[in-house]
Amino acid sequence: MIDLHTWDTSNGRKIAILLEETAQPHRVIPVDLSKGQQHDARFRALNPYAKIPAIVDHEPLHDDSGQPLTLFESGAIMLYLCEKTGQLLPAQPRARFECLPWLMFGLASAGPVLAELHHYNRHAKALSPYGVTRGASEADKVYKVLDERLGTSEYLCGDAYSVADIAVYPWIARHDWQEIDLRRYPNVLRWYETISARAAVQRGMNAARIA
Ligand SMILES: N[C@@H](CCC(=O)N[C@@H](CS)C(=O)NCC(=O)O)C(=O)O
Repeated sequence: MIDLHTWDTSNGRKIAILLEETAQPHRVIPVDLSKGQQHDARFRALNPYAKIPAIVDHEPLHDDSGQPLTLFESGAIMLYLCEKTGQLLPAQPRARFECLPWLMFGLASAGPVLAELHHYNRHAKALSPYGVTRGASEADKVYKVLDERLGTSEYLCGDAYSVADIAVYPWIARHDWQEIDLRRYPNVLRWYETISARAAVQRGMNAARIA
């Protein structure tokens, strides 16, 4: 059993989707960010950075210590779940390293760029015109890269749906917060609609809401 400490945000949804896709037994433990629960000592014992998501795996991979394994940082959690389940990340080294740049693009580029734009658009529009303009132009670069890739490839890592798609999808699902019209990026729109139709994705997207 895996405990997922999370809230209804893009970083949290990535892990909820991956748990659903890999059919890992788990329970969702809400950390209400609007009440500041990420700063509670109980949660900070799981993640010293005080941000969701974090997991506690009570039956960890390759571990005979008998101790639960705690993980924070969504990227580390995603790699762990792929390794534990043997799913959604190619095992063959060349295919794996062709896929990892797209996973890292989702974790280190698309996510942070779009998260910043959420903040500027929703909380600082009047205060920071520079932030809004810069955020929108960086977001456009992210969408253009995705659109180009998805124009030649069905999914981010090629023919197969993978963890890289899961790392990016929840950010694209908030295109309205980014004031992005997906019709400007038709390949992203096609990919977005395909992934939105997956039952595991729908469950993961709503996991913290129904917890
Ligand atoms: N690099 C971290 C980022 C996590 C993150 O930014 N989480 C946000 C929600 S999406 C959060 O907990 N924010 C609360 C806060 O900053 O106080 C990861 O990938 O896990």
